[in-house]
Amino acid sequence: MIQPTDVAPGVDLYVGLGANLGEAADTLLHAADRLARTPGILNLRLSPLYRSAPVDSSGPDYINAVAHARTALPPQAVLTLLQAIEQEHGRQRPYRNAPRTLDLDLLLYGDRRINEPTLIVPHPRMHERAFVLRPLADLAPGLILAQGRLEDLLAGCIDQAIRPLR
Ligand code: PH2
Ligand code: MG
Ligand code: MG
Repeated sequence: MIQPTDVAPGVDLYVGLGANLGEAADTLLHAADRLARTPGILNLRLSPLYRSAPVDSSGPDYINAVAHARTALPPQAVLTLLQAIEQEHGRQRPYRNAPRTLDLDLLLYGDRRINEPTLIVPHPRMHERAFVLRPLADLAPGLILAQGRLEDLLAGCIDQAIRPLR
């Protein structure tokens, strides 16, 4: 059957990528590629990479990006997948917001609101973090979150240092 558009089936998935230990930029590119090659993850697009100062965290600057895909996987399966990829990159969790080799956060899963012990969606702090909003704006300009329009929220994060990697 001919489809009216070329939009892949499933829901819009947004994932935040961050790292500030090791070869952070390479790690983000590998993680995005790994995600894109996973069955059930379709049409993955990766934002440009950004360098950002740690927010409520310590250590070197972070490299951050956001990925968009369409997915047929349920949210808990996405979470399990993201945690598996973090583990493949040697993620350790010595304390909250510790420097890390790779952090993959499920930011948005369509319009779904999820409040489970292991998964809260939309990500509860994404609306106040330039390192999420800036790359998200590259992929989804004009997106409206519960707290407001993406670009307006980003304007409220003017004090957070972030710049394109190159
Ligand atoms: N992640 C955090 C805490 N602080 N700061 C920056 N710049 N980038 C991050 O990815 C980040 C952070 C918790 O996940
Ligand atoms: Mg995080
Ligand atoms: Mg995380």
